Amino acid sequence: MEAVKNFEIARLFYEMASLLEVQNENTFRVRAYQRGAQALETLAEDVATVAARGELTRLAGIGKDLASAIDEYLRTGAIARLDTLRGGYPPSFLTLLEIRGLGPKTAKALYDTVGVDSVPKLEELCRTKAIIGHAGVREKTCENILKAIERWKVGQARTVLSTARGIARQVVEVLRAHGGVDRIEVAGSLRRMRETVKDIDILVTSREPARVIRTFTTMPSVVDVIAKGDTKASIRHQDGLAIDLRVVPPESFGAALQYFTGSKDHNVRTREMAQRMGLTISEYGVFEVKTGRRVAGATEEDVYAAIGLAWIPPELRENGGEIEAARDGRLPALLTEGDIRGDLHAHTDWSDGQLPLERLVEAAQARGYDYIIVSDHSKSTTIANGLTADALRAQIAKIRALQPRFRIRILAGSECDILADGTLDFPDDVLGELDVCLGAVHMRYKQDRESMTRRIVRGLGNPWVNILVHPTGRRLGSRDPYDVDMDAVFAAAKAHGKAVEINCSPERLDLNDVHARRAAELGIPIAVSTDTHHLSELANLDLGIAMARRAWIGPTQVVNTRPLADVLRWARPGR
Ligand code: DGT
Ligand code: CA
Repeated sequence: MEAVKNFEIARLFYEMASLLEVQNENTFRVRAYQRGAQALETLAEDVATVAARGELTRLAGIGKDLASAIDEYLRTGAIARLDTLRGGYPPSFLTLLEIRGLGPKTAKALYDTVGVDSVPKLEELCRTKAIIGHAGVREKTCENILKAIERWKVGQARTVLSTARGIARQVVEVLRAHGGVDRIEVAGSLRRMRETVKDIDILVTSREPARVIRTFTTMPSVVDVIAKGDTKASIRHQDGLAIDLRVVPPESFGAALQYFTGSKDHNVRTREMAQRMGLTISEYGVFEVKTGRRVAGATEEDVYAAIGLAWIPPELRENGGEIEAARDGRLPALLTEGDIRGDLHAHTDWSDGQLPLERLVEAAQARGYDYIIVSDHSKSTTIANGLTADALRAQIAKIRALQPRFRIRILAGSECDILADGTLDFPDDVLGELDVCLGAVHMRYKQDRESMTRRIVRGLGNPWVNILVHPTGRRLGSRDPYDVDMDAVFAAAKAHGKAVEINCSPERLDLNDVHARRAAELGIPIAVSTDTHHLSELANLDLGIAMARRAWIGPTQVVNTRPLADVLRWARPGR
């Protein structure tokens, strides 16, 4: 059906959410409008029909407020609240919120005082320093804003994996909801689970391409239709990135999926192999050069089989040895979510987490884990409300007291600072009371290469430290890795039998795939941990698993696939 009104209203709700964000409204209200928009764009029935039945609030994501806004729009063609919110702000103003460190309050004040209404304008006024003295902006703030703008420009080019995946899932749901879609699959770098993606590639089989293309190009989240043809279209999404959609016939689905999954380097190799066999591969299928006869195309398995290869997991398709391995039957058994028995990095409200300790443990138990660590920050990370030795001892006592109530084993841990000189933030007798100890660099992370390397290597030498967490400290789009010699770090981890972490937090993904592969090849145990601060973050595990898979890592190389007794024996030998 033609859900014109659904899309129209969803678009207004998205705008409302952005405007509320500018007003510094609480996040729940902002999220409520975003969720409402998402509910409307995936609603297959006409929203007017639902409204006529008085059943708007029965829709998941639509509460009383949003329902009355929908009613109002259906009656009057406008939402008064939205018009008020819009008052004065040009659309480009909203992009200012994407500049890290520039909060809604400052943005608004700068708009009111010096007319900053877009990122280019902000940049200009920072360069000429005309901005200094307004809205509390000082020389230093000005420099920081310019740096943030530079990062924003780079970040504009690529989107972090978890964000892109969230957008892709929503778009897939919208396309499914409005009919005409037979099979649908995300391809490109997103399917390969690269840590960032330039754009989203979606592949569909359909008997009604025109219908699918129309839904795709009119979705509420579309800000620009870049290209539109009979079987393909390209749009710019409100969150900044482009999305390509291609509709292919069922008999070509496998070939198209293989082609558009890439990577380009992987495809170049598969095409060369085909050529040597007298075949050609295109997005339409595999064909014999001489006769033009089609030999494969419906499934990816067939496409790979036609050139003598086993099916290759998308995460490996980077021309990093996977073609040879597939040819020789040597593809590794990669880590899966089902292999993971526990989480070895998580925070509670004792430091900077949101969760009471019991809630964290309950949630981990509900996931079916055998063990969960409690690893709050140590005292030197004051901004994260790090624990003193006394507080840590009290926490350990609480963990021991809680234990009988749970099936899951609660591991007493700490994310203990490796201080600037490489010593640990707690003395050895305190560390000795823990079940597992994480070592981390937080403060003074801008040390020179030599000092930082010495610091981490020394930290790994402490006998109580078990896992070096977020080993490079990078944050995608906002902070570079520490200047550190990773070879030396890995050599130390190897020498002392320590593990290194793949941190699953969406902006960290640290170690990255390249470093993780090197560490695993050296025989260093890998911990795939979520660094959970909030209930929903336990589910970030799959991002770290994706990095591990891209690093060719299998279950036997991962610490937290091991049974509890093995982990304890490794972490606290002789206890
Ligand atoms: P990105 O940059 O994150 O979007 O990475 P991809 O891999 O998604 O790259 P994209 O979107 O430019 O292209 C999607 C896939 O299409 C790519 O992985 C492989 C295929 N492809 C694109 N251009 C070429 C090409 O020139 N030759 C071959 N063989 N394949 C290509
Ligand atoms: Ca792409």
